[in-house]
Amino acid sequence: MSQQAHYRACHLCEAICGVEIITEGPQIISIKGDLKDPLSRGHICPKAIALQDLHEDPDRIRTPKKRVGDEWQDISWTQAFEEIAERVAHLQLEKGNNAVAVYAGNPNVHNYGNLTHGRVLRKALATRNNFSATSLDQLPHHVMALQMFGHQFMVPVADIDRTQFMLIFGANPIASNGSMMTVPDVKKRLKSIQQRGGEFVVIDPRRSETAELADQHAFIKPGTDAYVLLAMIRLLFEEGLVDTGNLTQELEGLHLIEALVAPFTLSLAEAQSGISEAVIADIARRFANADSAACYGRMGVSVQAYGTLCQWAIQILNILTGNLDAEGGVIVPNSAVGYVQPGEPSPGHLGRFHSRVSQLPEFGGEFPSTVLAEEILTTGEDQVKALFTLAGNPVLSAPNGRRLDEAFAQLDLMVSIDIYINETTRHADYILPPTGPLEHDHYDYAFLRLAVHNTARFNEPVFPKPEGALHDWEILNGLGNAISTKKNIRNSTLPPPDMLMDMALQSGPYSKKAGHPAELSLAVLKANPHGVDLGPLQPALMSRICTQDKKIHLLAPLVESEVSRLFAQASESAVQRFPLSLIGRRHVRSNNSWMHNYHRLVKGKPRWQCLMHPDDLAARGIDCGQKVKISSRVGEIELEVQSSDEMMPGVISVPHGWGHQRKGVVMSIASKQGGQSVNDLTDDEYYDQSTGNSALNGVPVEVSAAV
Ligand SMILES: Nc1nc2c(c(=O)[nH]1)N[C@H]1C(S)=C(S)[C@@H](COP(=O)(O)OP(=O)(O)OC[C@H]3O[C@@H](n4cnc5c(=O)[nH]c(N)nc54)[C@H](O)[C@@H]3O)O[C@H]1N2
Ligand SMILES: Nc1nc2c(c(=O)[nH]1)N[C@H]1C(S)=C(S)[C@@H](COP(=O)(O)OP(=O)(O)OC[C@H]3O[C@@H](n4cnc5c(=O)[nH]c(N)nc54)[C@H](O)[C@@H]3O)O[C@H]1N2
Ligand code: SF4
Ligand SMILES: [Mo]
Repeated sequence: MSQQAHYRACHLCEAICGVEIITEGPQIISIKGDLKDPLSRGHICPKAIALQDLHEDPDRIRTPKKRVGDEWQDISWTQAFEEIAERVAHLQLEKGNNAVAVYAGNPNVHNYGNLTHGRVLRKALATRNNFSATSLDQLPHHVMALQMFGHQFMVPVADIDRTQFMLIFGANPIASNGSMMTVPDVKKRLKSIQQRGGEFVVIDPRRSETAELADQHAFIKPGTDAYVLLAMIRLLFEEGLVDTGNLTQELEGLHLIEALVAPFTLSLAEAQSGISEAVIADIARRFANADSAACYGRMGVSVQAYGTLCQWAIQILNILTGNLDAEGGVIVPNSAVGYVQPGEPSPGHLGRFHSRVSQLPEFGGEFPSTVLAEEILTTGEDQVKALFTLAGNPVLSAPNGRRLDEAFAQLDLMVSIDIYINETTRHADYILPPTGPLEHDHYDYAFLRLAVHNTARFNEPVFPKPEGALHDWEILNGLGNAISTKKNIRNSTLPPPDMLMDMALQSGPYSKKAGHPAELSLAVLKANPHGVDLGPLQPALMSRICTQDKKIHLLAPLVESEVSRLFAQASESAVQRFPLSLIGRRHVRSNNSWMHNYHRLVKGKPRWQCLMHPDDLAARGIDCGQKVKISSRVGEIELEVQSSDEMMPGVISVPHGWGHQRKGVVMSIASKQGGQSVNDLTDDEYYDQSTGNSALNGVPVEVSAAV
């Protein structure tokens, strides 16, 4: 049999690295970086190699399953769609449409057919109870983009390849490979800043892999970034460092910002954050005086109690120093598909309606995932009785996982579109498994929109679709159609996602129609399997801005109340029962909750331990390597602790996504791993008050020796 080379993007994380996969018949011979990919330039991380394990994993389910008692039975697609549709139609007729909920997990954004076809199922279900990983993650970025620029996807990205100063709050791209910033080969890109005479600074409660490389690292007490950011903004006004450059005429509300931040002095910031006044002031001055500068913040500042305020303040810092929409600053990418401009669908909306029990606001038609359990467990009209999970594992990913376990166990119906029987799907009545990633085509619709350099690339499948298998989008079409038919409502299925992308490419900014020389279409992308280089980020915000008055709205509506809440909190005394602060951690060989069943990734030393500063261990009489009990308001877990001066005193770190020993999980390698789910500690009542985004970082906890 002859060998064949295939070129595609690794879809496992946001870096979307180009890979070269050599196959011989049904066998994978090798997986390497694609040197000709214009964005990733040959870079890959160890997870790409595990694409082979994922493809070959005997635990990956390949046929639809129905739970009968404690047994899983194989059933046909037709039977699955028919039975599910019957039960949904019956339930919704009796209890109303909102009795059914949907949770869409992270891999949906890594699989374009889920993005294009999710709406077929949603339309059939017609429920208000939509949830997703967005509210465990990047919701603050979308809310701020909507309020400041008029569209939830108008998210500026750091121009890392040209900046002279990068200020990073709460992100660890060396481990995560970047987020809300598609940045493959990030280590080289960060080092290049230094090589061209620039610098980068990291603010993080842990001396992370990224902080280790930085020119400067400052430890910060979790959840206090907003004090530091507001003090930096205040200093810009006080020292006459505000220079809004070309955007001056386009800013609405600039005069109000100075008064708003007036109470946030450097001394308040020092007292709250633990970073000295001098260090905060010095970083702010260097940022303002740099030839170009980009401030970027991720999980550490998004998924905490002031996530939305932090994302606002980060943009304000960029704007006040003339770095929004400027080379080397932050720029909204020009993607070939989903190019944000007036008229681009789904601009977003916040708080049009509220969740039933806790009255948290919807965003873009979704409620915060933190209220999913209570919507199932609280009786009354519109109580959730059935759940669809689409590529999501909320039991391990959302706060208070034990409560979700309890909630899922009492559902009348649960359907999971998923490839594993894991902590979440073990509760399902039906599991519908799609093809694996190498068996379907792909266009990186979500992440090419956030890339630090404009490119476009289409991937053909590496292997043909196995007989009898369905792609995610075909399952969504099939289920949506079956449910609509039973409910007697109109719901048209959609054509294949590649056709939809072709239409989008041919009406996008690089199309023949737009007069662009690249003349992009699906055929052009197929003829260029390494991807097409569309050039560096291009400042053009004002020609694309989506606000009605075409201005940038500096004083986003929810900011004033958040600023007051932050100021009031400064005088509250700390909770003594849980004096430590818990944060998360990512490792390059792990990915969220589902990549622990691959020997190539889990081999070597364990990566799930709790890290804690030696002084905090000594104060509690605990030794390194000992098993400890970590407790929070909602629960406790037992875990091995490692002494680490990477940690700021008073802060402990535990990665999420571990703890695969729950009964019924069918992942032979993962369930033999140690570790516990940190989300058995995170608190579903601890969230960003303005949006309901979970606060998974900065959770109050205490640690004691396990007995
Ligand atoms: N404490 C704490 N918790 C966190 C975080 C944190 O930093 N700390 N991070 C949060 C973040 S940022 C996120 S995005 C969430 C992620 O949490 P989730 O949204 O739960 O996503 P994953 O953990 O990636 O789970 C993916 C699920 O999809 C399945 N799957 C994988 N590929 C496919 C596919 O192609 N099709 C289908 N149908 N299924 C597939 C897997 O088997 C698995 O069940 O976790 C959040 N939880
Ligand atoms: N290898 C790997 N890569 C991944 C993932 C993975 O699980 N593994 N997950 C993917 C997903 S879904 C996402 S969303 C991205 C996330 O990408 P990142 O946000 O880059 O990843 P994290 O490692 O969560 O980085 C958060 C950093 O914030 C710090 N931090 C915690 N609390 C605070 C705080 O209050 N203030 C400040 N300033 N810092 C704080 C943490 O110590 C950590 O270094 O990664 C993606 N890539
Ligand atoms: S960084 Fe690793 S996991 Fe992420 S896309 Fe690249 S190869 Fe895949
Ligand atoms: Mo995420």
